[in-house]
Amino acid sequence: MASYSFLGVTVSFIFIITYAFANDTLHFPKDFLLGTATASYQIEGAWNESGKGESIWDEYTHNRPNFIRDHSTGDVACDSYHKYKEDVQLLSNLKVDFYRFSISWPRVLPTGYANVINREGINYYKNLINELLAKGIEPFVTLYHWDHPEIFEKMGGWTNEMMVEWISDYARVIFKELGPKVKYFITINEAAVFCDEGYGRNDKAPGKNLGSTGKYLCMHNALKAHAKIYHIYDEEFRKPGDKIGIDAACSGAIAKHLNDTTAIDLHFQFHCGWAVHPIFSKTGDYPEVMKTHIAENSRLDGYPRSLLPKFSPTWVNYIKGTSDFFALNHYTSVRVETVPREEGQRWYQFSGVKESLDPSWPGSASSWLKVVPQGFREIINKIAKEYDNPPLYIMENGFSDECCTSDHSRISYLHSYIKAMLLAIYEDGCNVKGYTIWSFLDNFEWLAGYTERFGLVYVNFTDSQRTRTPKLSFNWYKHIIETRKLTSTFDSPTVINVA
Ligand code: GBH
Repeated sequence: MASYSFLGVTVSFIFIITYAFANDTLHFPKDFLLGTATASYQIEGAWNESGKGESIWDEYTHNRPNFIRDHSTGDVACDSYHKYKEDVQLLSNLKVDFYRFSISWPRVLPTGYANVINREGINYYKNLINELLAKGIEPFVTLYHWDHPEIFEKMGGWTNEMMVEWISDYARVIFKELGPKVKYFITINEAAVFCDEGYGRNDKAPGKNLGSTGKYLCMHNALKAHAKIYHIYDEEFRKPGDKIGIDAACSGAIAKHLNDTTAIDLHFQFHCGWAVHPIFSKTGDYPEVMKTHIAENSRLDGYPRSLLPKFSPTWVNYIKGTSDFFALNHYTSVRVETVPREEGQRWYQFSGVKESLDPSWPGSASSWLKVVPQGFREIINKIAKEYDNPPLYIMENGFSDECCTSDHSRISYLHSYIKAMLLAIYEDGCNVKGYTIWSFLDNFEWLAGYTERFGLVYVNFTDSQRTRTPKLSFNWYKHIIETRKLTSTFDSPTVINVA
């Protein structure tokens, strides 16, 4: 991992760490980037304005309101389509280095196809980017954060291999129109999450509930799509210094029984490795353990072939190495243990590892999100070890509550997670280059509607103006960005004035 080889370096490292912790203060490395993030469907609103086409989330929220906890939609959300100038002013007050946001595909291409470009849609993003650059904030642009044109879903969405072509056409339009002013692109956000929750289950749009076959097929096409978009960028658009990569959600795993490293590895390979091994490993393709396990289980269940689709050697090579960095979204951890198959359990549903939550972990407003900072340090190390210490950008990390601007629990969560990340950098030598808080604004939290708030900025969703109020965490983070160091948990919000 890092260059510990010289005695002098080692000694000064130890000195810095000791000194830093003695003061409960840790400095961020030089050139480390700090930012915050959102996604188009969750904040923009204006769902049918200025020529925008229908997306799968429009379709889902309008036609299946009972699946959304508060029966809400993203029709208006934070109204950022109209309020982007105010948003950028707030980001400027926060002093972030970058702002990660995503593009709404049907806003730019209302028919889905690249035959019609909606100028108003493109101009919205051009204006947003210009506004950011004018304030010295780098745009970090996600092409796909779960929301594609509904027309494609009618043809099977991510289970149709044509998605690879359709999304590549869209990507080319974005690169041509916005590329000249953008240095950082993310192709696809958390394929494992929308493939599992949107195609395998009904926990996200499009809610297909197809089980393992659907989720594996979705990932297969998403990986091909990502690689194709990467190659297009590389061959036709890349400017010196540009970076483009894929984003993966990897939760942590804490062994329930001491030294059960098998459980940790199985959990990692099936959830995280599934989406990233084909890109970041030396060999490419899905993790070996996934391939053998799923092939064997499929056979035992009587399927004529593995439920996990196979990549041809050409595809393996085409996908391998297609990311300039590893974008990691991380929120929480699970407790894992190796288990035998339960009586009557279908083989294809058996991976050999069982997940649970440790009742002692502090919670949040989201049932799945527990506070386990050591899991963050461990997953960063695991990724560094598995994939030869790639440049890592933490592209989402955050905490949900149900209320208020006095968000002490959020500050406490963020403090502990940032500290864990800095330990992974300084003590373990991991190559983390940037960190992003999810989210800039309270927003439409998918099936939880507006009941779970992740923002640094409070948004009043019952006010037609969608008034924004910075929370304590906003000022706490601002202080961190200004000083480039992690101060002790609660001292800054009380001494720093509201922006
Ligand atoms: C991110 O995904 C998203 O990128 C972002 O849009 C979202 O707002 C943010 O998280 C907060 O949710 O235990 O069966 O209930 C995080 C990925 C989504 C993965 C929730 C785990 C819960 C599965 N996580 N999911 S379950």
